[in-house]
Amino acid sequence: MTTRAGFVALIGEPNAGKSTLLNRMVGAKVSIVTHKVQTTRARIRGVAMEGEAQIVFVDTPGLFQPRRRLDRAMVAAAWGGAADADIVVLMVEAHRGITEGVERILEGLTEIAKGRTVALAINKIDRVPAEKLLGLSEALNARFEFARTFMISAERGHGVADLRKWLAAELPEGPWLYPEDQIADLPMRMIAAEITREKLTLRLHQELPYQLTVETENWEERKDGSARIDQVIYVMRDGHKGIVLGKRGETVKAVGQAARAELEEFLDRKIHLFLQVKVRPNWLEEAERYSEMGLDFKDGN
Ligand SMILES: Nc1nc2c(ncn2[C@@H]2O[C@H](COP(=O)(O)OP(=O)(O)OP(=O)(O)O)[C@@H](O)[C@H]2O)c(=O)[nH]1
Ligand SMILES: [Mg+2]
Repeated sequence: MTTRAGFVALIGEPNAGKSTLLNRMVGAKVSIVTHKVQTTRARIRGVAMEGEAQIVFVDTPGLFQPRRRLDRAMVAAAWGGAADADIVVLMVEAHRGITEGVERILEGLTEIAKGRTVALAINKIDRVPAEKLLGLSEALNARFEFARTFMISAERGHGVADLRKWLAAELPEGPWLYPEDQIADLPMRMIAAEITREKLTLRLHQELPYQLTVETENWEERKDGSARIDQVIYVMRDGHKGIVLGKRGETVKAVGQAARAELEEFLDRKIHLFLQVKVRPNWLEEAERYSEMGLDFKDGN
């Protein structure tokens, strides 16, 4: 039996649907998804099996024009993910087409594409009439030599099986990189922190989701099979702390309940989740925050 294995990096603008596609490929939610841009902050690996092939999908932060240190570290992580992969899949939103951001990514791709297979996935095809897709595909293929173009809906699943089959066949021959039943390569404490950050991002408005980070400080296994998880939400200002807490602590309570419910489903056991909000004006400049997120602090320079 010939096995195949390798890395497939999903890149694209923020909100393109990279994390949605990774989760669908893996068949479980390992990367958080929101309707807001810049949800994913680090590289997240999810493992999918297709016949005798093991496809390690690498979800990356969206590519955009970075301003802050954190933004720069995120964008560096995304390009790094592409540069390390056997195959790169560029995701473009069907209804937005070739934006300035997509143009810039295409320029960057030319650099890293040397000797690498690059495929195009036009995502969210459920949002546009079919006749618009051909024109977009042609325009994109005129700008870059994609090995293949797929029309998909990561959310609804259209075209995803075809993409997975094609990727499996393109991967190099070799032994599997992970045990067959492993679906993610991310410490559980980090997944737990991400789930809480997702719930915060869904509930908080404007800039606030971009000015906080969540860390799992303690994870205690209990005799009854449950676990106690303590997390800290770092914010930058007293005012932010007030907003995260909400009136009589209602906001953080709702976030905690939603996060706990999802954690219990994911881990299939009882979880006691304790959230604490701390003001840390400078967390965006602290190396330790970056390592907790799985980012390289130096990349943010
Ligand atoms: N209509 C539609 N919406 C989609 C599709 N795929 C993803 N979405 C939605 O697009 C939004 C962004 O999805 P994500 O998967 O978080 O996008 P991302 O590329 O990972 O975004 P960042 O992590 O911010 O870079 C979410 O609201 C998804 O539900 C799709 O095929 N069709
Ligand atoms: Mg994402």
